[in-house]
Amino acid sequence: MKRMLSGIKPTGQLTLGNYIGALRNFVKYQDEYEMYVFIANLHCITEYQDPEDLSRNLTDAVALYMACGLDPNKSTIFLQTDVPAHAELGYIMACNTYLGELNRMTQFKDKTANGEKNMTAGLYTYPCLMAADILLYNADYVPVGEDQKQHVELTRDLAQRFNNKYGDTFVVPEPLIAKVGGRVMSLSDPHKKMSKSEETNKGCIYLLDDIKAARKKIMGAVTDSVGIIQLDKENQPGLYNLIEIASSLSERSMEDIAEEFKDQGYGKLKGYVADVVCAELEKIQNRYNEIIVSHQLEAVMKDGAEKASVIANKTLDDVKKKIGLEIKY
Ligand code: ATP
Ligand code: LTN
Repeated sequence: MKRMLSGIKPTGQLTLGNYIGALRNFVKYQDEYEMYVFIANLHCITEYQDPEDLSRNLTDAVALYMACGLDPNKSTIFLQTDVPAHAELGYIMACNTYLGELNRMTQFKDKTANGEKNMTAGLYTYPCLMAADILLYNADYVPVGEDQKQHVELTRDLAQRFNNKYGDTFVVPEPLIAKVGGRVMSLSDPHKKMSKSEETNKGCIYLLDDIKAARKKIMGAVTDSVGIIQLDKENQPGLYNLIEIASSLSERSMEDIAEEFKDQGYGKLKGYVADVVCAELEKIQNRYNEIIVSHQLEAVMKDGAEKASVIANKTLDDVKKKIGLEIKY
């Protein structure tokens, strides 16, 4: 069975973008692959987080993973810091990454270009930690949203470099990006990705949003003044995004949805998208509430950490031997 691994940062609430671009796909894959999903808490602290919020978000994240359909009997779900090998291999990866490679990462370049102040060294080197996250488990595939493709490609380069230098050690992973929904855009600015670190809340739907509030955000989504419902990503990105959201949550193609609403106006289409999204949110929220009161999270995380540690520690030991970090008695 091929192995798959992915992580999500528990910063703030999980969004519809996380769900469509990543989480929902993990659920689909868990029957066919050996699936490892972790909560990337070390990746959160590259920027300051209020300790209480961060800690609360960890519980929410696990419960939401499960509410979205991740089954701890099929997938290994764990917390990154429960497996210290991540930080250790992260450092080793940083020692095998060139500054030029990190300077080319678009996420970092965008933040620099936006004049972001007080950027930390952790933020700069985070692709090295992400490479370690993946390589520790010898994952064949990494299901992620479009924005993470470059980081998985760097991981491939680092794996190949290490294998060439020290002998075959790592599996070279491949990114897996959904054809529809790989990049869900903000409802208030369809040129930006829907993001939980967005300043205004209007463009972002959270999985735990009040259903009425979520509907309001969709009905108020920024579209255009063309007035025709068609699939024109370039000139009608807001409309395209709404249709893509509905398509990815239903079994319908984007063409089919555009065709049905062709003569019905933007309001009707938005109403349909809101129905599809709200039905999905309701389902997730009902399950979430059940999971929270069931007190099963601690056992799930303990079991996940144990299973993950066995694989991660074995890889780390091998790496340390190959590099020459261990004394041979
Ligand atoms: P931020 O919004 O603060 O940049 P993030 O949501 O991108 O954070 P993560 O929570 O780690 O960061 O992302 C988890 C997964 O969700 C990743 O695979 C990422 O590619 C995917 N993802 C995030 N936002 C979107 C989006 N708008 N559309 C599709 N996939 C997304
Ligand atoms: N960097 C990702 C989250 C992440 C991840 C990973 C995804 C951390 N480690 C390993 C896949 C595999 C993000 O910021 N969205």
